[in-house]
Amino acid sequence: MATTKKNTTTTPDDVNLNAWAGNRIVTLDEFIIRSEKDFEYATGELTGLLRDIGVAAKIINREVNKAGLVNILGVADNQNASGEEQKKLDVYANDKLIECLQNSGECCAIASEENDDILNIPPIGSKSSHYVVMFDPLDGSSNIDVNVSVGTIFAIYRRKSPSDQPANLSDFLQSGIQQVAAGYVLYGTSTILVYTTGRGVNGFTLDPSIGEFCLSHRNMRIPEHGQFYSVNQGYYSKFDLEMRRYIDHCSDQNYGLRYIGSMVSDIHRILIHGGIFLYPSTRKFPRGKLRLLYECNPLSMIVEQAGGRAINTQLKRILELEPTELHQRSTIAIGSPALVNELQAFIERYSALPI
Ligand code: AHM
Ligand code: MG
Repeated sequence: MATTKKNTTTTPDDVNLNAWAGNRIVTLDEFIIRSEKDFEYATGELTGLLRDIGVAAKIINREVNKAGLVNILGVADNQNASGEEQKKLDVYANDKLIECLQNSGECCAIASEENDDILNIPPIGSKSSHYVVMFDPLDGSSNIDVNVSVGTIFAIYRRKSPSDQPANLSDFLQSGIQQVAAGYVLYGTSTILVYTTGRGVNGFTLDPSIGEFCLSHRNMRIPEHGQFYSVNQGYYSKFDLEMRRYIDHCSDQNYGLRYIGSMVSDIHRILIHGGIFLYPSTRKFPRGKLRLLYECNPLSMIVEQAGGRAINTQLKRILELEPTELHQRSTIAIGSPALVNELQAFIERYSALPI
């Protein structure tokens, strides 16, 4: 079995971070503001956006934590005790993110996995915003009923269209390499927010006693190898030959199988312990199931920034795919670089399709 070698690159930002943060508690807000000072031309918009997302995450976290209490608090049939319509948690999370982003006016438009179309945000006063935000408000929401971790995923891009006009689809159909920032929030045994602005990856764990995300995972680096693979093996017979061969190889190598069915949770484990996550084509989803803009791109940016790799099963780098539709799906293989390289060799060897 291959050993898990830690990927230990130290970035210049990391050196700076250690110098000013030392061993004291650093909150997400403080970290975001401090990081802005490193960008010569920063306007504060991106800082504001990240803070908005942090606030929405805390509110969503509160509701996710209460999910198990819904039935004993007398809420049934989609109505709460006051007779108001009770929202499903994924709808709630979607509304809360939109509300938080709308209120500050730091972004000009939003696209969500929960909405068919883009949503333009009216400017506040004379302020014109240069950013658009895309998100999956509650990824893996089918896990909520059974008390299993779920997550929020987000991506921020600079708009392409002129800032004195409403945003349009071209602002969203950008390849993943154009992302200015990307991140996720995992509502797990503890709640953690992980994000990157293209200068490394840092994680902030929510301390519920003070209601603050605190820097807990500095300069996250994915192990070069890993001993876990993550795939819905129930679909084994529906996978193409090269994928079946690779899964057999993982089993032969005694890699452990871990699959939560909540991509954020699976990717978080891989980011920390190493491994590979696969969602290839199936008969039901010939182009893959996961959404390029809301799931694959942001998580690929995080994993690449941490030293990992993310490709589709045609061996194209996820971040270089040119999207043509808002809700486009993609196949994905993502994780420790050595394991993604290993999968690539299987695809090159066994695929019936020209690569
Ligand atoms: P969702 O955004 O509707 O929750 O779907 C995405 C989720 C991912 O989190 C997870 O990796 C995948 O769907 C699981 O799909 P499957 O049940 O087919 O394995
Ligand atoms: Mg999702």
